[in-house]
Amino acid sequence: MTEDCLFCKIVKGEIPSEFLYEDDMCVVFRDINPHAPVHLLIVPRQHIRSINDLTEADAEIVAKMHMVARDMAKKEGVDTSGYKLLFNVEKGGGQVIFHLHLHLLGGWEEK
Ligand code: DGP
Repeated sequence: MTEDCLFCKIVKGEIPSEFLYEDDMCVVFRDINPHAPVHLLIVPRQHIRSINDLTEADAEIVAKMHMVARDMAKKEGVDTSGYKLLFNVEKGGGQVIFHLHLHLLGGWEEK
């Protein structure tokens, strides 16, 4: 836990947010600045700065985040139309919140 980490505060309920899903490893909430009709963030409870900081001990968390993303895509009705899963990594990769999170983007009109 990093005291000034926004996502740590959200995960701990110190900043009220609507969780679409939560378990002992991660929570899911909508991105405040959506880049797609459906834009969710899958966020581990544990503070990990970025993909660069993962260790072997985090493998279960990362696997779980992807399974939750798959389930949330189905729940949001974008599983068959398709969606993107994305990690921004560090400043050059577009990361602005330095607490690991997986973006789920989808819901565009099918062409
Ligand atoms: P990234 O660039 O990968 O670090 O994405 C951070 C995302 O977090 C960005 O798309 C906006 C979102 N975000 C930032 N602050 C908040 C917040 O307070 N609440 C919610 N729901 N999302 C936030």
